[in-house]
Amino acid sequence: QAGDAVPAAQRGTWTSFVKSLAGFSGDLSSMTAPPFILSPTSLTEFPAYWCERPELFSAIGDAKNDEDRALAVLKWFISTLKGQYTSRNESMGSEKKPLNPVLGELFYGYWPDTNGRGQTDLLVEQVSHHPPITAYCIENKSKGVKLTGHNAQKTSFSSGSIIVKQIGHAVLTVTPNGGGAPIEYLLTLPRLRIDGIWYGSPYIELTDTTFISGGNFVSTIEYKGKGYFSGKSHTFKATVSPAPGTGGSSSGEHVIDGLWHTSSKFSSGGKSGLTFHNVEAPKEEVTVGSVDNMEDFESRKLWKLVAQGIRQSDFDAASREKTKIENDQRQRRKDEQAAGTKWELKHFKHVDSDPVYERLGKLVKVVPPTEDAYIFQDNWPAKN
Ligand code: CLR
Repeated sequence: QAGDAVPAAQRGTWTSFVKSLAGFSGDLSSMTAPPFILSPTSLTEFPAYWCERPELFSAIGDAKNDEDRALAVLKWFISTLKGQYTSRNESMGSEKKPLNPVLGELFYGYWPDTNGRGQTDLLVEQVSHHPPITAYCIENKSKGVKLTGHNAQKTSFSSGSIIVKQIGHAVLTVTPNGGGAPIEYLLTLPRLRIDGIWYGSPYIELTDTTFISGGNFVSTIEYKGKGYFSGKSHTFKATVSPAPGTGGSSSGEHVIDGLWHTSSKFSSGGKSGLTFHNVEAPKEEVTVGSVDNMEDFESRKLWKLVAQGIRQSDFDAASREKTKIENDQRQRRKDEQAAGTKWELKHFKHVDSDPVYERLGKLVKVVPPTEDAYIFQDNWPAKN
């Protein structure tokens, strides 16, 4: 029996949806799910989670040495996890199925300059539809801090949970204020386990290990959930140490323990006992221009009527509008094929291998040893 979270009228469709997940592997985004689990937000909006604490992002640019910078990068990274992985539960009651972006979908936004932190700009483009791949750039020019990356997911189903392997990586580039060569950090992405499926109230737990490698330091972050060593949900343990071969001393080593959705402490190293991160204060959502001034392919304009249908529980309207978008996409692909042309990306260029991933990934033995990437063409739209 499906749980109370599922509206009575949708229990049957939920049960068959969950059953169809068993043995499923691949791209979940294209599966039709019952209306109650649909989110009105497209996946192209998700990269904004990287910067909902803009002062932690800009603080990376103010760090005075390699060790401080490595800790600032880790603190910003850990502080994004609450928004990335628990915010839909807070805003919508459970994890939901986001809108599956169309090829070329765009999302622009910014966090304003206050208290001298400088403005941070966000640009997102859906660079592939089959499979869905989202590329983004987030930049605070005045502080010399820039994040670029791309994201895809491979999903499978195992003992009642959806397992999501994130494909892709992010690169953070810091250009210190006083000049000097840019410092690059490679960030790998956690594996997700989505539980609570049967009951119709999905939520995310993070598992396995991710790395931040660069700036003469290496951080290893281990994620554990309920029932593992601390017994609590959303537990992590991070080790920060000088990168192998840099001659850094063990005095630069830190271990941090805590819960990524609340707070953590240094548990060993020179700062033992001090607070490391705390995300209890409210976050700051990205500022987005008015839909009336948007181009047709900007996410909130493109999905406006679908999102409205979902929000107002008018699912017939939502599905009608979604079909229109899908038909338009099919027609575009047909026209391109007939004309022998291909859809041109607006802000990114695809490369088969990313030298930054290879160089920094080697230090932490990333698997696979090489990955493709989408290189930002540095063409911010004029209105930003
Ligand atoms: C996208 C990249 C972000 C972090 C992030 C958070 C939630 C993830 C999402 C990513 C990818 C899509 C996702 C979602 C949670 C649920 C959803 C895996 C990784 C799947 C496609 C929908 C599952 C449907 C059930 C809830 C029924 O930085």
